[in-house]
Amino acid sequence: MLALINQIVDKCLAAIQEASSTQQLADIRVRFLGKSGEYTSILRGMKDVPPAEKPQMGKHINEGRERIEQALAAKESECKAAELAARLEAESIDVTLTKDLPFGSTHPVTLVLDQIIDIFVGLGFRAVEGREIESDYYNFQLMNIPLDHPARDMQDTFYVTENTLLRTHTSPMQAHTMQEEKPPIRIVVPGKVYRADDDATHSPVFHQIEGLVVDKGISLAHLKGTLDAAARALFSAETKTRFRPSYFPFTEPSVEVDCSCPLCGGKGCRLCKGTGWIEILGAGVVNPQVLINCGIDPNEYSGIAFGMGIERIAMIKYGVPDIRSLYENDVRFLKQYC
Ligand code: 2NL
Repeated sequence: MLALINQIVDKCLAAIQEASSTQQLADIRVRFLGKSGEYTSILRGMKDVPPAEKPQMGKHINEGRERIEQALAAKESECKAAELAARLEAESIDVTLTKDLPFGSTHPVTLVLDQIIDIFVGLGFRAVEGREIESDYYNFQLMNIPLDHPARDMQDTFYVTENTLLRTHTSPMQAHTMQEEKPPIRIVVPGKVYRADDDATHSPVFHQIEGLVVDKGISLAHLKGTLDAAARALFSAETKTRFRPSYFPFTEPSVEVDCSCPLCGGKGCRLCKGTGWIEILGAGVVNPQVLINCGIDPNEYSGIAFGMGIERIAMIKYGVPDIRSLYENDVRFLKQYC
């Protein structure tokens, strides 16, 4: 029986030596050590071994199994490493192979947004971003938007719950900033805003950038100077601005700001509908009630604020008549602007 054991062990070790894959090794394991494997079946012979020789024989069987296990383990790790190396080689990606692939480009909305941020950063503003889901409190109440204001209607605003909504402007972030920081505050807040509007010039999601300055002695004159400089940087050095009276609940006085038509220079054309002027943003002196709501004393400080739609600016700058073409992801359209 001893001879038989040695013979099977040798046969098994030889098979292991010749194996070249983990699959072959798994098969060898079953063939020799499985339930009805060649080596396992030796155990059945134990019943014929005289009791005195049984401990010796058992020891020999275990030692043989041990040698097989060790050989299997060693060969298994060898095969595993070789198989991994082969797989890595087969699946490797040639990162130099990009020369014939089309490159992406910056989206015109991102392009214009980045440009506007740069202009205001150059004027001493800091850019901050806020969350897109806000409470009714921050989006409307702090901004002095009355309960009966149409923007509050379910038709005009996307509500998440009764008291939370997709922000309709980036103003809630200015409110957070006023609550957390002491003046002087000089920030622009770029980001996505949401309104239930959908036609050639309105999208339910659009990008806005709002600006806020709060300090001692801030007036409408600062607003005029700042926005005039920004318009010239954005369109051309020849661009003029004009301020028309308007109304927003969060500013008093409020203005709408037009610039001389960047397409015709003010002579009148299709883009400015013959008027020579084009509306670019809304702005005003921060309503003292908004300062009070956000924990700032209006006797000590005053502020100016403005808000503009980025898609609208991009449409003016690039002469795009339909806002939806900005979102259709037609590369033939998009790559004209990068
Ligand atoms: C528009 C007009 C505007 C503001 C936004 C603002 C923010 C604070 C206080 C006061 Cl925290 N005002 N923002 C002011 C005037 C106009 O946006 O037509 N946006 C697209």
